[in-house]
Amino acid sequence: GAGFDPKDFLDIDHLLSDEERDIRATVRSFVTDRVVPYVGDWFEEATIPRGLPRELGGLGVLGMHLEGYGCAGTGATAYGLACMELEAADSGVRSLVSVQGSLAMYAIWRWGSEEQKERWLPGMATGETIGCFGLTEPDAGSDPGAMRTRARRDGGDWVLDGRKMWITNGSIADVAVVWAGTDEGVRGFLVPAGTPGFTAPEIRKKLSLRASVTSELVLDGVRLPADAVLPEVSSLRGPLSCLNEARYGIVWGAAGAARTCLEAALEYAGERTAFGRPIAGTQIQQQKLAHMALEVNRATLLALHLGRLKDAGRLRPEQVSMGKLGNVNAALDVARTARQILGANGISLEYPVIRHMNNLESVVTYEGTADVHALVIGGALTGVQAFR
Ligand code: TGC
Ligand code: FAD
Repeated sequence: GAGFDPKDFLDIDHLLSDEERDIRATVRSFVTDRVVPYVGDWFEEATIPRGLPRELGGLGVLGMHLEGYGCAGTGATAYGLACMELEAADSGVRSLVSVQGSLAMYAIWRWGSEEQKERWLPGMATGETIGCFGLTEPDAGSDPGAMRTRARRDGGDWVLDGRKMWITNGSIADVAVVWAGTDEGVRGFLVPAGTPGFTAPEIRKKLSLRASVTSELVLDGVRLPADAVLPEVSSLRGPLSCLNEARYGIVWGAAGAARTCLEAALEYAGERTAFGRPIAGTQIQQQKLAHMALEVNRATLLALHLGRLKDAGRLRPEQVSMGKLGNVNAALDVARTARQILGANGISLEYPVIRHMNNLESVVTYEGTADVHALVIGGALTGVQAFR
């Protein structure tokens, strides 16, 4: 009969379909071969291989939950499981996939014209074409409504001026989805790399998410044709709808990062001897490991619950906020505890733990800070909006 598996403590696997388990196994095997052995070096060198997007495209995870245009069209839970396995390897790799599929591709898929979808999505699904998503600015992060980037009509053209900051994939993108204020409200623009007046310098000196490209976008009189604007939305609802998708992936991803930290701590505690016995045999370390396992299992169950709601078309943004807040905070807690269990080795890139711990400092800030999500939940609970 089926024995008890401490690695799946709550027997969550039996809640998944065969197809979902297959997709998870495929992504897990990919990251085991192509990411895990190398990602410590990528992190140290602050680089990702140029070929990685195409490999991820070949794996089928780019725009995986979208229908048509070369996308796999899987369910939301399957997409979440893929995010979990990717982020179990590294948050930067999951970020690449989130930004490509849930932000850039989703923006075009949801708010673009038929011509825009046909022009961009198939190449983005294979990873031949890389996208980025420019919402945040140097002086407007949590409050994107305060953005200063402007687009004005000039005859049949649009002209964009402004600056975006902290943009994942910016310097490697072939197309930037740039959100700008217009006389008609906030609108999205597709800005191909190489357009005169558009540059994307890379941001250096990051101590988090180093296996991920982060950039500034500079828009200096960037002239675009009329068909560069996403026609179907002209309010903050446009970019915020994309964030719902990416945040949903992070709910799963954070549980994956936490799982890796738990596994590393368990293995280490079993092997490390102090005072003549394995530290795994001490009460204080067992209490920590039990707490970490509880958090990982609870985070995974929450992710799965939100996945089922999303598959049923019932997932609300406030629920995504609860998942993002809870799971990223839990993952940070697990990562910090694991780091201590590893002692001095906990600060080395020879182990995955400090890399995850540092990455999660970005994850807790981007896609809505923990404070922003607490305020979204607080607003829904009390009926009183506390942002402004
Ligand atoms: P508010 O006045 O409430 O709403 C403005 C318009 O937006 C609509 N809306 C939403 N639509 C869809 N989904 C949501 N979650 C939505 N929330 C609001 C709303 O209905 C309204 O529509 P309309 O048509 O009536 O105009 O907006 P607000 O300015 O008060 O802001 C609310 C707040 C603070 C929650 C929002 O601004 C917010 O989420 N701020 C955080 C910004 C953020 O998360 N930025 C992330 C940038 S991208 C990124 O970090 C990528 S990281 C890389 C990776 O993912 O790996
Ligand atoms: P601020 O909004 O200035 O917040 C500063 C502090 O104030 C935070 O602690 C915040 O919680 C708090 N705060 C803000 N408002 C309130 C309030 N009303 N009440 C109480 N406290 C408040 N953005 C993109 O558009 N595209 C990307 O691809 C992208 N990738 C990123 C990659 C990385 C590695 C990082 C670190 C960021 C990325 N971002 C991206 C930007 C990210 O979304 C923003 O950093 C985030 O939204 C927070 O904005 P901010 O940094 O301007 O902080």
